[in-house]
Amino acid sequence: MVLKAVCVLKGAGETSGTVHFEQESDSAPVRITGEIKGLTPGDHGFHVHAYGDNTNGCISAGPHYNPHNKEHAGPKDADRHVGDLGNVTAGEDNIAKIDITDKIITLTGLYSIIGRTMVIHEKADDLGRGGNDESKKTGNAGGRLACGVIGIAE
Ligand SMILES: [Cu+2]
Ligand SMILES: [Zn+2]
Repeated sequence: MVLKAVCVLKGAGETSGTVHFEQESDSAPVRITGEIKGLTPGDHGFHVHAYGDNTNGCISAGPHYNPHNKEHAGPKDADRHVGDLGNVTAGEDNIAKIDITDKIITLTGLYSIIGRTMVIHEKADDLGRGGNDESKKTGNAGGRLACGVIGIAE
């Protein structure tokens, strides 16, 4: 059975977007596609955060989703937060086109990301290589421009 999820990102400013998730089976990688607009050109940190709570805006989503108590890292690192999807890159048109395949996140089971929050950040994620404490927690990606809860899609 193919699992599908969707997330509509909104924020206080101009940034908004839609992200689709698709997983062919329980153990298959997840393909993440979509578009986020209203971004400055360049890299922006893109993560799954722990809670599907946007009561006080994107800040209520809490830290990066990290059920295995790891340090922050990049999407290709063996040890990383489950939510660490790295960066998306906006062009001169202020739009980031997303097409990521990830083997760590899942739409099913105990560590499913459904019901949690996707966040797009102000700055680039240094993937844990920034040389300071914050780099190992957040990647120094700065403020939260927009976010949305990941929900089950048709
Ligand atoms: Cu984040
Ligand atoms: Zn992280």
